[in-house]
Amino acid sequence: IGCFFQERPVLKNSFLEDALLRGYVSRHLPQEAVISDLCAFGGRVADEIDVWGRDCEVSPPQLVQYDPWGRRVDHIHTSAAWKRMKDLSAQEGLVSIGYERHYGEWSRVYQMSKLFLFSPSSGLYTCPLAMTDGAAKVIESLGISWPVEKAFNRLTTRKAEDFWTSGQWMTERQGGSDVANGTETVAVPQMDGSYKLYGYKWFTSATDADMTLTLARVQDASGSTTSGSRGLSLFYAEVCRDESGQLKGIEVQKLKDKLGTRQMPTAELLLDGLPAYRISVEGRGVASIANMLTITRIHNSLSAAGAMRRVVQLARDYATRRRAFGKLLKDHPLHVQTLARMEVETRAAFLLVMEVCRLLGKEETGIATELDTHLLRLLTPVVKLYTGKQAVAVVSEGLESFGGQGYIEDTGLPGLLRDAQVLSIWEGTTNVLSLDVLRCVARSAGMVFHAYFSHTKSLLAGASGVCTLSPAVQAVHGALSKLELVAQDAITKESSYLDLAA
Ligand code: MFK
Ligand code: FAD
Repeated sequence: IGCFFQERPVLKNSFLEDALLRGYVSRHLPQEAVISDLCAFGGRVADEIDVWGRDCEVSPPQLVQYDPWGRRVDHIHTSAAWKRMKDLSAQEGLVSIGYERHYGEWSRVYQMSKLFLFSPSSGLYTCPLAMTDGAAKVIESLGISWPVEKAFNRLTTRKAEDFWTSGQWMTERQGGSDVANGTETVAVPQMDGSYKLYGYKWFTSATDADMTLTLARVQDASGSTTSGSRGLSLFYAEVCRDESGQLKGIEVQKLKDKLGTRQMPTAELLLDGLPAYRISVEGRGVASIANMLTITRIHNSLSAAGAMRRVVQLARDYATRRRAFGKLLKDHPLHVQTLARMEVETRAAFLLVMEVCRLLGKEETGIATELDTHLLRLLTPVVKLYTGKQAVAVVSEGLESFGGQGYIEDTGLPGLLRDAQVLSIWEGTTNVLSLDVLRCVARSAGMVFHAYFSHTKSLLAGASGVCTLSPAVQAVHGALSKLELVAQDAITKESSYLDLAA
């Protein structure tokens, strides 16, 4: 068997190891409490949580549909590690920090920095957390009152025993992108003002959630519904059981067999009289759930940057332990160049995501300028679509830097690649998000472009104030100025953009 055994890459405290994250937080949020919390959490992720994340992967959820006597039970059994992730998420404030707002406009940056450390070790628990955060945001924006006040408090609590997670049930068989035309679920009004939902939800992730937000078409007295986007309303439903232990109004048809994200259940659900409350104005379902999409898309981008950061961290560590051709990998210039390229991608992704989080924080604390609001709207789909693709490329390159070991399942590395692949699919595919960019350009009559170019121009002008612009930067600046003319043209000739969008 020989006597050589390769040392494994070691996961260290991801906060202490990440100079960019530390620098970013120290510059914007220099409070001692924040820095020491992130430092302690980075240590906890490496020493304790990472093993749980691995347990979630090796003990995936299982569905038991019937009890031994043939009664329908629809139990989704999850691992002990998955359950621990839920308690930890509440206690560490992974959602609540964003709503406590102890750090004003920087609260989102604090919350997302913590999630950035957590994400690659979370066993995909970041998925329910993203939807939970998104649901809280929708409720907050629609008004925290009955029947969702209790839910809001539970979604944003730090008490593990009270903490709820939320689902986001949008996709049906006919349409995941085209929800407006693909949704068949109907909402039948009840005498007490509530509704019962009937339909089939084709993808529902983290289906062990306590509640959900979902879309359906309200039936009128004659049993008809309105088609298209204007027929969709937004509903709140609790996932609970009746006295006999059966799920109220839901049958779990199956758990999906997925390429990745195996740590968490993704189910097909038959809604068969699910009790629900309408929380949007009738026909404003898509517009009302858009706040959830904004939040989950930002979480998605953060997970993408987090996956890149993790693989680079491990690859760098491995380069100090693995020898080839008589020297450590870190002493091979070509290998270092590969690592450096991955590092640059990771840093760029991190900074772009954090910029969006910064804008979100400003918007939520009421200090965003009009320009900030336009930028947030524009950059959210851009950062999601870009980092989703980037994560697959960087994580794939990262696996290669471990040679054959990057392909071996129980190193934990292949899971990173499998889980990265979903980031460009769910929460809006790349093409659909590209169209969303076009939508926001058109709806704002080009103002988002204007915001973007004035922001970029002021950054470049700032740069030119302190140093001589390189020819490359000057070329970009020149190109942007020309594009700005196009953007301004779009603002003055609004109709041309609307035509383009149509
Ligand atoms: C680890 C990280 C975790 C992530 C968690 C993942 C777990 C969950 C996984 C999921 O995948 S959940 C399902 C996600 N589904 C999607 O993302 C759907 C993708 N499809 C789209 O985004 C379509 O563009 C959309 C469904 C929104 C199109 O709908 P419509 O009704 O055809 O769009 P329309 O008519 O243009 O817009 C209706 C209204 O919504 C308009 O408002 P107004 O009526 O007031 O003008 C739009 O402006 C508004 N709207 C649409 N998209 C918006 C938006 N507003 C703000 N932001 C947006 N992105
Ligand atoms: P389609 O809409 O059929 O798209 C197929 C292809 O066509 C894509 O490449 C798309 O980019 C392209 N396309 C579509 N429209 C256009 C267009 N107008 N122009 C150009 N190209 C276009 N959904 C939920 O609601 N809740 C969940 O919890 C959830 N969890 C998920 C978990 C996993 C692991 C996965 C993989 C998916 C999950 N989804 C969930 C579903 C996901 O949001 C959808 O799969 C996604 O939005 C795409 O929808 P679709 O599958 O219907 O694909």
